[in-house]
Amino acid sequence: MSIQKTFVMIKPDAVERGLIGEIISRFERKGFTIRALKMVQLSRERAEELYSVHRDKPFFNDLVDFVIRGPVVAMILEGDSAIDVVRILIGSTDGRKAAPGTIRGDFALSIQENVVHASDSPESFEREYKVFFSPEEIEG
Ligand code: FUP
Repeated sequence: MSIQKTFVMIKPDAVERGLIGEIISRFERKGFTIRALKMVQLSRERAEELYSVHRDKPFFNDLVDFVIRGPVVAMILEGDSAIDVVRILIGSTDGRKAAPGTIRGDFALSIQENVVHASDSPESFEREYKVFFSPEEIEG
């Protein structure tokens, strides 16, 4: 048993489609505890920081435009092996290839508009949650 925190963001496409409750509910039903939660409109600057590892990729500008087109819901989840387990729950990056039963597999048909983001390593978590939360906003 290794209790860990991870960062999750519900993307603008999912907020627009009314999927916030469905997505949060999947994480809660799995057994994760919500340690922080907020809805925010990202600035271009903060979106570029969130996706800084992709700065040199051809899709970077489109990705930033997409993630700032409307509000997102950011959260910190805690539970056993949270980083790896949440990545399994969200499924492969490309919604067309993500397995049924995963969040992207059930709700996404695109590689860019793929509903949800989750940290892929402890290092990503440390960088990503700070784009959204200050220490006093995190419970526990
Ligand atoms: P993931 O960790 O599954 O979110 O995927 P990546 O870190 O590989 O990519 C980050 C985001 O870039 C994805 F959510 C979607 C976007 N992306 C594109 O828009 N086009 C691509 O060709 C690859 C990724």
